[in-house]
Amino acid sequence: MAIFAESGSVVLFYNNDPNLSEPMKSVIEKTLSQEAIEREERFGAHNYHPIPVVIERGEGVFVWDVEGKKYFDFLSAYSALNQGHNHPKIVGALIQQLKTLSLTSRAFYNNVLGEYEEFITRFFGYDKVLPMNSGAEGVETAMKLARRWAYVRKGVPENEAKIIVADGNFHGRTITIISASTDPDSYGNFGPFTPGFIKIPFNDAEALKAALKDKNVAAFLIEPIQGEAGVVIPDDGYLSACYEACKEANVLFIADEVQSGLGRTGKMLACDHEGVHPDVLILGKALSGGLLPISAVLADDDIMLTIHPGQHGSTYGGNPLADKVAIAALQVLQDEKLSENAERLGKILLKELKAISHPMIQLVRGKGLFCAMVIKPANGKDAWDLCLALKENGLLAKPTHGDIIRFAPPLIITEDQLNECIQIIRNTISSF
Ligand code: IF1
Repeated sequence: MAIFAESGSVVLFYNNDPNLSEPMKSVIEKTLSQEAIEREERFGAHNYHPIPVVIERGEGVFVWDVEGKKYFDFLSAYSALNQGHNHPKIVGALIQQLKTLSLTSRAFYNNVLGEYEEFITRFFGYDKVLPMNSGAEGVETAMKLARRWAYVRKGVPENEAKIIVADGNFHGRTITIISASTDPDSYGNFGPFTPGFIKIPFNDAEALKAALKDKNVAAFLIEPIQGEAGVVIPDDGYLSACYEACKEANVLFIADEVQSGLGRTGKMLACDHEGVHPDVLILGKALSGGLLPISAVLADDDIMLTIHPGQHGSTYGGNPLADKVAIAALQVLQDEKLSENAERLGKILLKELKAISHPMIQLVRGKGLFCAMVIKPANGKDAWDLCLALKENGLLAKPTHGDIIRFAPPLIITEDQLNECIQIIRNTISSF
């Protein structure tokens, strides 16, 4: 088989290769994108349905596909790319550390982990950090910490600890985390489920107070703004009311800021909008600026020291590469004032999206550069079709739950670039 690629297209000459199911002498004109998509279809699990674009390069707010077409990235890898693609300072930190030491495991000490632990605990104001890799691992770690604290510090009977979660939550894909989910797409046909979760409505502090009457509750786990649910923002005062109720009931307030944190909503943490300091803070995604999986769980000693040596861990958790990358990623957020930029430009984005009038737009909501547009299908066109049209016009976004388009560019976006993107969105919608 000969492959001949020219002007962004691949021309495949099939000879009578005996391995083929039947001799083929035909020329099939395929773009590089089609080739890549078909290859994934054939050899990869079908656990995603991506927007049909094949990205080859990323830089700042831009990505380029294999045919060389340029796009604005308006998803930021679900807020893992708050600092933009391949931020030079974060890449530099990775490359520098890569030259000396990538991994020791926690069987031994190394000269970088302590530096990172001190940096991040001072950065967010906690006694200690437990470093993990994926966001889900961070959430699982927080759940284990909450249960352990309940038994050791609160006196909840062994195996009776409960964790309250909100309807519409998304905290990851492990069996225990989906046991807390109310989304059939997340938990359907994956049972049996981990017990010990109490589900209450989001944005309802009275429902939390009622659930807190159960003396075996260890913690309340909440996304300060629900990402996957479609950027669902609670009423002002909800987080502080929940925090106070948890304090009153001697229950841990755990904030999952994996997606809402690290500048996305216009503050370093979404909890900062209400001055809430979570008992346990979970970070992920942009903690690495999109370079590798890094998550972290932060808490004070009375919680963190309930886990003793050998009772929790991870091969790559806190590896030297991750440590140096995370320091650089946090430093970039601070030095480049990305939370402030998100707050200022988020106001423009929300105002301009709300100003677009079209029968397909049901509602627009957002905080900082964390926006969502709820789309009502019309004339057989839905949010997916709108995202395909946006792609054609040079902007990448993807619907969640079928009808909600998330608009979340990297926080380094400039006002001019944002205005260009708003124009693309405006023109695309008006073409429907
Ligand atoms: C997928 C969703 C977003 C998260 C919060 C923990 C995690 C996530 C608030 C787990 C992860 C990712 C997972 C990814 C797509 C994306 C997602 F659509 F799944 F729900 F962002 F909204 N807490 N969210 O948002 O972190 O283990 O993935 O590192 O699974 O499709 P992770």
